[in-house]
Amino acid sequence: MLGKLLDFKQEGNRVSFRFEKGEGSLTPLKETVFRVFSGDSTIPSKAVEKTEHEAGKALCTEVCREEGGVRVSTRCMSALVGDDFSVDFYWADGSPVCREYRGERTLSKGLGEEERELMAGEGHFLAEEKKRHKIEVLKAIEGDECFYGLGDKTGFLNKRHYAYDMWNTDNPDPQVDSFRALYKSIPFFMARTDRGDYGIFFDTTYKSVFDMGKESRDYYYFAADEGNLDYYFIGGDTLPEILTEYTALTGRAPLPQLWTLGYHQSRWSYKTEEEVQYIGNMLRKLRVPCDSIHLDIDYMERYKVFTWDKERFPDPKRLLSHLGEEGFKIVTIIDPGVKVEEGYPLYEEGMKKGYFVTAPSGETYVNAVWPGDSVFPDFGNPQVRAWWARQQKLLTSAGVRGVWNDMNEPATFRGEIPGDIVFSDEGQKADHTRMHNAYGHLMAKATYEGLKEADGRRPFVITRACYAGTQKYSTAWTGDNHSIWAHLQMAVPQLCNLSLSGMPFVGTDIAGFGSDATPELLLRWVETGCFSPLFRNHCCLSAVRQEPWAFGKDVLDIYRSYVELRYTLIPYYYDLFREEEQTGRPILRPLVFHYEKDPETWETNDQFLIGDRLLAAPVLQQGVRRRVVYLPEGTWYDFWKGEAIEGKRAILQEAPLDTCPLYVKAGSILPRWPVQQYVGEKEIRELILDIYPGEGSCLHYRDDGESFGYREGAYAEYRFEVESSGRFTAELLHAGYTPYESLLLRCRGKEIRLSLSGEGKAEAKLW
Ligand code: MIG
Repeated sequence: MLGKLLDFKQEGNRVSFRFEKGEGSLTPLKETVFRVFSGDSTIPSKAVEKTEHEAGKALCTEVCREEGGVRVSTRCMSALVGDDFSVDFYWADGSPVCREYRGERTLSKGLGEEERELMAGEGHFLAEEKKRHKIEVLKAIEGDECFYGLGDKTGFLNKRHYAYDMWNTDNPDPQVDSFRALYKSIPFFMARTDRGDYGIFFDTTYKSVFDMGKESRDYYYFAADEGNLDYYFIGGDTLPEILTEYTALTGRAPLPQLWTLGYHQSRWSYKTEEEVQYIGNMLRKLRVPCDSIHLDIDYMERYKVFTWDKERFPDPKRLLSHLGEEGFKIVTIIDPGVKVEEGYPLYEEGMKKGYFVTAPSGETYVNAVWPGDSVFPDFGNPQVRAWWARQQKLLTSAGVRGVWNDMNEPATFRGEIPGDIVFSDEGQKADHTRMHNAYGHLMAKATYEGLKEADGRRPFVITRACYAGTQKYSTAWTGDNHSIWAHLQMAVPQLCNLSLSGMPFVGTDIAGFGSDATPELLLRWVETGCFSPLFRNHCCLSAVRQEPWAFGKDVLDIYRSYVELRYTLIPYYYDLFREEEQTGRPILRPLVFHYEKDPETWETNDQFLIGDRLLAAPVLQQGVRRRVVYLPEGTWYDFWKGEAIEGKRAILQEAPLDTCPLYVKAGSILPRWPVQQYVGEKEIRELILDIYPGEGSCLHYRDDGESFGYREGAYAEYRFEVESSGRFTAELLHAGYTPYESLLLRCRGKEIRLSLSGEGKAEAKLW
């Protein structure tokens, strides 16, 4: 690519290199974080805005020439830069963690023209031709590497031996392992190896390819045909450490409003005021706790965004305020496509100001989405984002509490938007090729800013398309899955990999979007989905009903019990979000996240951790009533029966239809609340602490659940600890918000009620 390395120059932390055919730089941002760059530095990063890494500390301990290149050392690591801008990364003791692959790519010839034609004729899948890319980084596979992350890709947890494209794609076919792309492009992965762990973030919004050892057993590669060579290398001892650095770079999901952690009921569509009210009434009558009802595209007047259909929703404000009294918060969908229609103010204003993307000739570009002919806001232009942000007021003024951004890949009905359609990129002229993968991200950003401005509370945004860093603005769901068992199975690794890609607030459509749910699938899905941070039942226009009551009383009773379980765990989820905002550790974690020394955890696709204290092992197959569960090292307690089980082994667990096997780590303290029909229904003066014998401690966090006041100290924070002797201690560390009046400790059938002293302390003997 760049040819021979000629010379180098150090300026502060940045070391620049001159090659025969170009230039590049390597910059340590921290002792274990390096940026490798070559190209046009004026292209703004969409993912990296402001980072904790900007501190101007001198990081290079040594920069010197040696055989094979120039070595840039920090206290913890070194990078050896060689010809063609190869970079090898080493630990401080000189042992390698990730080295360039120096051989040639194996570009074996594919099928002949004639064979391809024959196969295509019958509609067979044709593997992509192996071709060279303008930017190509090949790294050696040197052992038992497992690869995790890469966003929302299909398949299993470990991405080794698979190849993917980063190109936001809306394909409504049932997603299978061979899909190369879905709605989100998060070009980040982590490698667990026996040489130590590392992460690589290839910061490009252009279409990129990640071949994780499919083409060859000896190397993996990431590549693109346009844009910059711009990647970050993060070394570390553990996956959590790497994720902390990756999220320091691309940002973290801000603490959400508490109610968003409740249950959400949705369907395409609750089409009229009466129907929405009916859904609300049913939920309350049948006592299925619920915080939110979502309105899909039919609330709008002929799919025109930022309008209400006057016949079906004559008085949204009244409806929403009535539903609000019953504890329901309304979330409305907004698509990016703006209907072409004279007299439609949004269209007219956008046209007048030149806010829509255009053809190279300058004419506004038109494609079709739900409203028919539509035009597309140019979200890469900050003025367009500010304009879009202001539109949210139409919704918030009616009482809408969250906005769901769909179709923002962007998806279009008359073929994909051509690559040369003109978009802006923060004041620069760019094209669709560059802005496609960032489109949903920038729309979510505009929505977030608008809600923040209009509502003042922590914005609740859901998006389908994402780029790296979207977590700062939005939650995400995994789009149009189907009501098939394979998709329930896929949900676990998919949500885990999104979590490992820096997107913690995620969920799937419970019971599946397309196709028809069955009673058993609905139950097993809620038994799994009640643990996902975003907890929403949603389905397609054409699918059978799948509300909790759709399959009769027995199903409803089990369904309700899992929604109730979730509500009792909301304080635990909230603590995990607090931890996530501070450390980047996600809510859902694959077992390997905490037990990576144990090879049994490397490829666990059907179990997951919630924080570090709970382990769920849901049933993911029809007709199955018992399953094998692998418990990592330590002692675990059966959540339902309380019995202690020694880990580091597999057990056979009974799991009748009403049971999701669930385990708690010894020494855990689980903060819980009583069941409520919605967050805030009850005034909670007492915190329940379920304590599982062993040694452990945790922080517990509480605030108003809504505002940004916590950033100015308006929160209460406790530290709880349990010792192996049975001594329990509580301490109020920060008293910026009303503390609980009492704590109710529950341990092995024993209950102890405690109040904190004037100094904010308490203790008890549990066993
Ligand atoms: O092409 O708004 O993924 O959740 O219900 C379908 C209708 C458009 C796709 C979303 C889905 C939503 C549906 N939308």
